[in-house]
Amino acid sequence: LAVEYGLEAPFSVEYHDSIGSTNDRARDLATDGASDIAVLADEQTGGRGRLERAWSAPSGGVWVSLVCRPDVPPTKAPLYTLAAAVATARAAREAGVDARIKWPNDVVVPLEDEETDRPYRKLSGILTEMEGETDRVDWLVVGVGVNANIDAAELPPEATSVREEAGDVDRRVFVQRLIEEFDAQRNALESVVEAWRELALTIGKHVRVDSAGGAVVGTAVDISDTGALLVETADGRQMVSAGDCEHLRRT
Ligand code: BT5
Repeated sequence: LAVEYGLEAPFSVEYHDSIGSTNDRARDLATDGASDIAVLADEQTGGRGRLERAWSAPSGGVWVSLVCRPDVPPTKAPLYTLAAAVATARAAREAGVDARIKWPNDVVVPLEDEETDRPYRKLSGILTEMEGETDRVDWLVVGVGVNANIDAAELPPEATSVREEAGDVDRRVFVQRLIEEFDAQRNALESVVEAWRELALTIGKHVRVDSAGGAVVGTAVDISDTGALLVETADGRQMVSAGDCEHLRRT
């Protein structure tokens, strides 16, 4: 089936017509020692977002989980998520979509109307899971979901798809580009943040970031070399390493 899907290196492919979650399957493979495998599915029946949220994954999307075993400390793991966001945004742009990155890991299409809260629609989300010691990652599973050839009616209202934005794509070409670009980014980890910045929609925006430490409201100024967001608030600058970020109107 992998051969039928037509993918070439750098990742070998395991393809499923339908599966619960490609991340769950990838985690099992990772636990068994596998590396550089991409688990792909046409449809997921139990797709997962961050924090146990549900992820809609009907037939026609690109649902893929990449198993990696990089020789890096866990502090570098967020860079793999940024690498996947860069790879996804570039593949979507090549498919004709005005794809940008909303910190940290959403690929979105901006809306014209900047005067509303959340002036973008979500094209793709990324869920990275990891196991390891304090000094070294054992494995990483980078799960990427892209609404490819799907009608908006099959997706949550805040979502969009490649079909809606630019027409259908050849998913084999899309996945091949995504994986090649991810591979290039992970082999140049020191420049991932720069590549991310070039595609970022968040920098310069008025944002609210909800994280474990509470809500931070202010202007997003930059991301750090570990991918944390720097926010200029009324009380000074704050770094947020993880959370949900929304762009707000400036009133
Ligand atoms: C994410 O979570 O954005 C990570 C999504 C990762 C999905 C991939 S698909 C392949 C792999 N296998 C899996 O099981 N998961 C990964 P988060 O930032 O928590 O966003 C979740 C929220 O996005 C939901 O609460 C909905 O509001 C919204 N949502 C759900 N499905 C969506 C979709 N298809 N398109 C856009 N938004 C969606």
